Amino acid sequence: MKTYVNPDKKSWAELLKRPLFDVSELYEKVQNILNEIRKNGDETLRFYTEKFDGVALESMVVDKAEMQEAESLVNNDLKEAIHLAAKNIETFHSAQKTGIKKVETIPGVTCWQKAVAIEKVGLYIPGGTAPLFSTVLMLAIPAQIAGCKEIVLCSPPNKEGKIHPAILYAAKVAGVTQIYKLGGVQAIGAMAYGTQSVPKVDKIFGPGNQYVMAAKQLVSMNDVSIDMPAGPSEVLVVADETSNPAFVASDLLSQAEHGADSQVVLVADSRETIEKIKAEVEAQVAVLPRKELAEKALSHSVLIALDDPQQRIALINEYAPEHLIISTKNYRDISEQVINAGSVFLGEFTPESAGDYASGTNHTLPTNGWARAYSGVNLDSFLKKITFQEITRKGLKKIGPAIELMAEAEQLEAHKNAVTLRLREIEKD
Ligand code: HSO
Ligand code: ZN
Repeated sequence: MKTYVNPDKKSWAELLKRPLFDVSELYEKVQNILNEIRKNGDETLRFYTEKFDGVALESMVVDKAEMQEAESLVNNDLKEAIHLAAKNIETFHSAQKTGIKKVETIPGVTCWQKAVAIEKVGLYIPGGTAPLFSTVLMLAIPAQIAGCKEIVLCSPPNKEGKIHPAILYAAKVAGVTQIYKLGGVQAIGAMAYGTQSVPKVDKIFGPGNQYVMAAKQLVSMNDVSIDMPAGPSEVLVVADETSNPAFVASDLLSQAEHGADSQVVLVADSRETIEKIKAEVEAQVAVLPRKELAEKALSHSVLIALDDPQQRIALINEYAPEHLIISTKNYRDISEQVINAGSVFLGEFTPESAGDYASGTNHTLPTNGWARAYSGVNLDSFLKKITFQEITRKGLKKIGPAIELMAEAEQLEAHKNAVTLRLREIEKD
């Protein structure tokens, strides 16, 4: 952890640089696998599942018996926790529904917008050391609220050919309609093109390693839409002399333990505040089971002291963190000036973990500075908005001449005619 005291604004970009996450080198390799999947479907999926996941599957479909087995393997306390989280996620995302508002832009010209669910969505849930079954809830619950007809989930099988039971249980709770034992590029290719077993979807969501990211980017060029560009997870915590150093340290570490490439930034009012928090981080990290990963992430983290409160806000907005925790006394004032962040956590009793699991907000958020332009996953991510309009004779009489003039100026005669012919008809009345 490197500490900087009042660094010059010009140096911020360099200090806040994210680890380079360039997947372009993988493109060729990933594209070749995608091409094979497009051509040979299930056969290719089987081949790569055996090669990369080390298991020869009879069927990649998760059946009822497996769902029941998974349900019996998840203990009741965890089930209850999943239900509590699911309920809050559902409450928060249901409140994002908007009604249809018909607008008469000028008498006789009525326009409106209707939100319609994307019919088929694909969710990718990585496997690995820490199976993030919470992500199943974060993606499938809004999909279900939106009204998506097919909610397809892919997750890699382990060596026994199984998906983690908590992932399957969360999928059941959240209304996933089909589950396939597929990981990495295979999963993305299968959902993008469709195979004998796996349906083609319209939009793919979910985190993944560099191969998954590259595959998502490649398939999104022609075949399917994707949620957002993704990179390693990150947090920026703002602290001052009133912050609880142990709380702040635990927040920094909860991000650091995600992976060696996680980004952790602390912005404080003084070197003293930083020193107190640093001591806590060192004490807490020593006893974490994922100590090694967290330490690696910390090794490229930065602790920045800035005397000037306005500079602290400017730095937050320049970094555009995926998660922003404001753990200071005046957190409300600061929060009002935030213009770039994925999700903001206010006050000392609002840890990021709450949003990661159970408060109700979504944890699929823009990383790598994308918060400047992207929102996190929300109900809208599963909808498209269709516009409608209905124009009366009176309405066309009002706007027709303007349309004719504009069409003529763009030298689009047929456009003009479409109005002129109708106006002539109206004149006969
Ligand atoms: N912080 C992660 C999400 C997560 N945390 C899942 C725990 N489980 C990315 O926003
Ligand atoms: Zn997390």
